[in-house]
Amino acid sequence: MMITRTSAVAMAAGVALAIGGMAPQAHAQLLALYSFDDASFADISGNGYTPTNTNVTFASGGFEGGSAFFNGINSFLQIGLDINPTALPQLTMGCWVRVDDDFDSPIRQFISHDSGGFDRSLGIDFRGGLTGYSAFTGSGVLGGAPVVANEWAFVAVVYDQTAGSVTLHVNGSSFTTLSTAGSGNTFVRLGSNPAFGEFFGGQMDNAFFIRGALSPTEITRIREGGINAIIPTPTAAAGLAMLGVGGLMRRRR
Ligand SMILES: [Ca+2]
Ligand SMILES: [Ca+2]
Repeated sequence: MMITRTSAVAMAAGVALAIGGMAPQAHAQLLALYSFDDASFADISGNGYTPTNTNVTFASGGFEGGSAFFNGINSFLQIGLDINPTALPQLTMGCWVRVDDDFDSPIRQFISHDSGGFDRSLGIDFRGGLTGYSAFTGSGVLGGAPVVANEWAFVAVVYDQTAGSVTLHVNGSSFTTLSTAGSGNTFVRLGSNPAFGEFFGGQMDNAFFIRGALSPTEITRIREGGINAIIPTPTAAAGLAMLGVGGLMRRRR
């Protein structure tokens, strides 16, 4: 294939654009993803983290497509994914939630592997200074923004044990504290705290677990792009190979 100087420059620019446009950081990796678009509640990441379902039902309406409905009393999905800091020093996890307006307890969990001691958890709490979307820090609760019932909200937390930080994202806002997490269960639940119940009532969509500490820019991409911004784009690498720029990229290192 003949490459003129002009086209090579254009392609190099294209490569830079393609790299800049990729969702995950180089070290980031999708671990599990639940679109809840059918009643199987399957992990669509390809990694096979099929949940065990206890009383969670399928709702045909969701943030995108279908969603999972949690009854706020005794429902949860349990996943055999170890999110301990020893297994995943850097972890980003989140989902979209639509909280029922009848939540009577101010402590509810969307995602949690807590065994006591404020292990990695994302939910609703009052101990972070307000009754709102919150995250456990390893030693307490990081408060975020007030809950708005019956409206879809994007919530995510970035646990970075290496940096010693916890960052909570709620819609377009973020809240950070310096803290490291302790050890919890080697499984994780959606819709409940394994140690304390704290059952979530409402709908959940697009629950995700990503290895790595996503940057605010990457979080924004997911919040604005939805499920399509979470699913890896293997076609990008394949596309570059087809264009014959793989060698160009290697030579540029
Ligand atoms: Ca969905
Ligand atoms: Ca613990």
